[in-house]
Parts: sequence; structure tokens; C-alpha cells
Amino acid sequence: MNFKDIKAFVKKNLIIVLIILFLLLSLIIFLCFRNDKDGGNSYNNSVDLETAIDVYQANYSIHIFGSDSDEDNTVDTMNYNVTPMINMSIDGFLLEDFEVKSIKITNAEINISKGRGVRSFPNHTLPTSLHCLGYFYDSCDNGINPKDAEDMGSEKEYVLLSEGDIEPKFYDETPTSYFSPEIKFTVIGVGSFDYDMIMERDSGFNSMNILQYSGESPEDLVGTFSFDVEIDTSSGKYVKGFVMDVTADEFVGTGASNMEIDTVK
Ligand SMILES: [Ca+2]
Repeated sequence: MNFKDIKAFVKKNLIIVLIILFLLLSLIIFLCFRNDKDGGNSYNNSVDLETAIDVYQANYSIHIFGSDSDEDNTVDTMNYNVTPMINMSIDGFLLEDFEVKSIKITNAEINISKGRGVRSFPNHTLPTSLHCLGYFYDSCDNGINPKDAEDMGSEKEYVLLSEGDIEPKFYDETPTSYFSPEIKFTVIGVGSFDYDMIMERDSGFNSMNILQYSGESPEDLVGTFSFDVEIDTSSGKYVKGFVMDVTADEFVGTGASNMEIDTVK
């Protein structure tokens, strides 16, 4: 078949040729989008590092809770926590040279239209022997009042344990063989209510009903919470993005758990 024949064929079967071209184009677009969904290449991790570092769990939970903002010992303010539960294994046994140099959380961001956003990280003084943590990184016994909680910024570098040590003694320590990012996002003062009025009306207060007491619409409380995990190794830098889109249907009762996190390579 020479060029002339091809030209004649195209002319004769123009519609079929156009359909084939259209299908090919659709296939290309579909493949591009599918790659994006699988993580795309926005951070360009090497294949080696993607093999060495695996995110095997990425979930988050929402918890709605009340706090006392005027210190009369009655709750009057609605807040919520967004807590990621992420587990990553780090194992460069296939690589010739693999040493973890640093592990950081970067670009922690809160995008909300109501309330005050606070990002919190554990300090190097919070022992893992303390099992009950409050809404921030503190003890349950004497927790920080949300009105006093300070935003700790968008970055946190973790303290690396020596190789082979897998037992962190502080919440901001991590082994070099796995990482579970410790970060809490809190939205403070996303609504308020009158405790005394509710007690009088319902002759009781139920923390499951805080959202209802506040009269806020879940649609107005939604937000996006995101951060990156950066692992610097002797074989290059690995960055993984995590995005938590809190939707209106996650504000039921006291919240939701085991929601899936979107990951971006
Ligand atoms: Ca109060």
C-alpha cells in the first residue's frame, strides 16, 4: 500500500478513520487520567523509592467535640478534629545504597470557611508511655482548652531512632523502617450553643447532639486538610502527598472514622 492508496482509502472511509482517531484520542485521555488517579507524577519519586517506601494504610477520622470558651465549666463551643492514621513501611533492601537521612511532615494546610484551624504536632517531651492523648498532643487528664490551642505551623521534622530500633519513646520519634505521621488538625469554634438552655429544654446534654445543638449546617463545616511526608534518603528524596476532603455526610453524631485518604505521589 503506497501513499496514494492510503489517501484514497482515507477519502473513501473518512468516517471510519475519524471514529478510529476519536477512539485512540479517548484511550490516550483515559490512560492519562488513570495515571493521575494512581498518583500521577507530581512529585516525581523514582521507581526505586516508590518500591522501597509503601503506604499500606491511609485513613482518617473526624471527631466533633464541645469545649468551654468562657470558663464557666459548661461546654458552649463546637469544634472538630481531623486525625490521619497513616502507616508507611520503609525498606530499601533492593537498593545498593539506602539510608534514611530525615523524615518530615511539610506543607500541612487547612482550608476551611468557618472556625479557626490549628495544626498540632507532638513535642519531644511527650512520652509514648502516655496512652491517652487529648484533642491536641497533650494528656487527657489536663488537656489544652481549644481556645488556647496554638497553631504549630506547616512543618515538623521527626527524630530518627538509630537503625534497628523500632520502639519510639516519644511521640515525635520514628524508626527508620516505618513511619506513622503524628499530626492533628483541629477546627475550633465552628459553632456555638447555649448549654443552660439545652439542659432546661431537654433536661440533659448529649455530646452526640452537639452539631444539632449548634444549628450549623454540615455543608458549611466542610474543609480540606492536607500535608506531605518527605523522606530524604541516600538514594534521593521521596515525597508523598495526603489529602483529606471532609464532606458534609461525615458530620453525623460525633463524626466518622476509617475514611479514606487520597494520596498523591
Ligand atoms: Ca461555658
